[in-house]
Amino acid sequence: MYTDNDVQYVLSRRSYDHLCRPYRNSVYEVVHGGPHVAIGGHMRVLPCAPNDPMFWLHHCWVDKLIEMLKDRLPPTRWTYPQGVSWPQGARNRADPFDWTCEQGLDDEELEKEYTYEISPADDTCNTDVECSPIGLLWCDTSVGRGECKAKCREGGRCRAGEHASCYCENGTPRCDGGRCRCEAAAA
Ligand SMILES: [Cu+2]
Repeated sequence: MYTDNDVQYVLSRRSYDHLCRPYRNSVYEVVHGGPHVAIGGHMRVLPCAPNDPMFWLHHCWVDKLIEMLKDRLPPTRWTYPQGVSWPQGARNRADPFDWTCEQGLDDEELEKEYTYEISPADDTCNTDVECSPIGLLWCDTSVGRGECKAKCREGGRCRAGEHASCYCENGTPRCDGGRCRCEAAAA
């Protein structure tokens, strides 16, 4: 799954080329593969991954991340690189679609209108309840300003002592030794 470091890596790239090189096996591509493998099942197998609803959630995030980087850069740094070999050359067909790889980067050419809801992480917070009234997010104040983040289930990674970052359906959330666990209520 994506970590804060993965996100920072993407947002610190200097151009489209810098993010995507090498074109068949870039860090961006490899990191995006993590959720495919972690979720498993259909998500793990290229020809049928889109059959899993998680695919669309995951790829929406992949697209959003690249848009966030694009918004930070001048348009001159957001051009499809020339001299890339088949099948990802600028004028190669982006199979199975009817456009070329180069056209795939041009929102106007594709008439693609994406809009994204404001992410809870882009809002500041002071309390967990502000982030999620049903308790699925928590307010991480360790980063200077409060940032809403998803909680982890039992067994998930957490920072020692950040009990609020763990989610329990039953019991009291605890983060000890870097893992979330749910402490049974005393009998
Ligand atoms: Cu994918």
